[in-house]
Amino acid sequence: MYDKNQLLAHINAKRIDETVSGRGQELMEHAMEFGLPAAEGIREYGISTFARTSLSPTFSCGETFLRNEKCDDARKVSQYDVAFVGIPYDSGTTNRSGARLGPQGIRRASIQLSPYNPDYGVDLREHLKMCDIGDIYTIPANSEKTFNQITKGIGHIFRNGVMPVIMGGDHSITYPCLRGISPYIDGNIGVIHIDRHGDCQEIQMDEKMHGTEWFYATKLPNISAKNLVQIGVGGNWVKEWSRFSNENSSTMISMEDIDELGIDKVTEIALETAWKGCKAVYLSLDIDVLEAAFCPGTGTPDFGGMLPRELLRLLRKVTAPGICGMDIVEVAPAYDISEITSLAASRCYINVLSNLVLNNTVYVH
Ligand SMILES: [Mn+2]
Repeated sequence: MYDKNQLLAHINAKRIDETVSGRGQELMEHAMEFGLPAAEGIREYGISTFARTSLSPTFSCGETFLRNEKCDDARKVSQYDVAFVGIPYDSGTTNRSGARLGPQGIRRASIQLSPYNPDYGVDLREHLKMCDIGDIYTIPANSEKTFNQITKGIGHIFRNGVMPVIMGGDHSITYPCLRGISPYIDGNIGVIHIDRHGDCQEIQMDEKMHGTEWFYATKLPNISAKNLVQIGVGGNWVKEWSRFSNENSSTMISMEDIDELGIDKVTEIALETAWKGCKAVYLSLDIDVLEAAFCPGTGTPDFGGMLPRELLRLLRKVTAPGICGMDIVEVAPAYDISEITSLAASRCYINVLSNLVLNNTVYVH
C-alpha cells in the first residue's frame, strides 16, 4: 500500500496549515471596516457591502496583480518584499504589436488565480509582502526616453531593497530593466533567458528593438555574455543571433537539446553557466517560448516550443537558488483566446515566487 503522506499534494497540504501569519485575517478585517459590513441575511464573514481588493470575487477589482495591495506612493515601496510593475511599451516590436496591453491583460487574468499555491505548499499572501506599484510611464514614440524611465523606475524599486517583478511590454524593455538593477549589485549578474528567440543583434530596423536587448545588456559593466544562457531557442531565427553567441561565448539551449537531454540536465547546464562567478541571477521569460497552441496572445508565435509543464518544471528548477528580479514579456492580449496567454504568464509569476519562498531564496540586499 502506498503511503499517501509521501505525495507532494499531501505534504504541501500539511505545510500550509502550519504557516499562518494572520495576514489573511487582517485583510478580512480591513475589508469589513472599509467596505462596510454586508446586508442583513448575509452570514459569511469577509463579505462586505463594497468589494475590497484581495477579498473581492474574481470578477471584480482587477486593477492590481493577484489583487495585491496597490503601492500608490512610490516613495514607500521599501515596505514590501516584492513589487509587481507594468511596462506598457511595444514600440520595440518588429512583428505584430500589442504587448503594451500586456500588463493590464496579465493583471486581469491573475485575479482568477489564488495566492495559495498547493503545488508548492505556499500561500504567497502569508509569506511575502507584495504590492503592485502600477506602470512605468512610457513614451511610445521614443525608445531612449522610455528606456530612461524604465531604468529609473526599476532602479528605484531595487535600490529600496525590493525585488522587481516586471510585466512587459515587448522584450526591448529587458535591457533598461537590467540597466536599472546592475549598479546596485556588487558583483556580476548572470542571466537565465527563456525564449524561442535569441534577441542579441546590435540593430534591428535601425534601432534598439525587441531582438536586440541581450546585445546591450551584456555590455553593462557587470553582465557578461558568458553568463547568459538562452533556453528554448530555435524556430524563427536571425543569423546574427548565432553569430553573437559564437563571438561572445553565450550559451544557447534549443528545443532539440531539451528533447535530447530533458529539463533536469538542461537546468544543470543553465545554473552552472548563469551563476559562474556571479553574485545574482536575473530571469527573463519571453512567453513566446511556449508552443503557439498554448500562447496565441503574443506577437511572434512559433510552432514547436515548450509545453506548459516543461516550462513550469524548468522554472521550478532554475529559480530554486534565487533570482534578483524577473520579467515576463511579449504578452499581447488582443490576439489572445480565453486569456490563455495572460493566464500562463500569471501562473509563471505565482510559481516562481512560491518557489523562492519554499527555498528561502527571496532576494535580500
Ligand atoms: Mn524575446
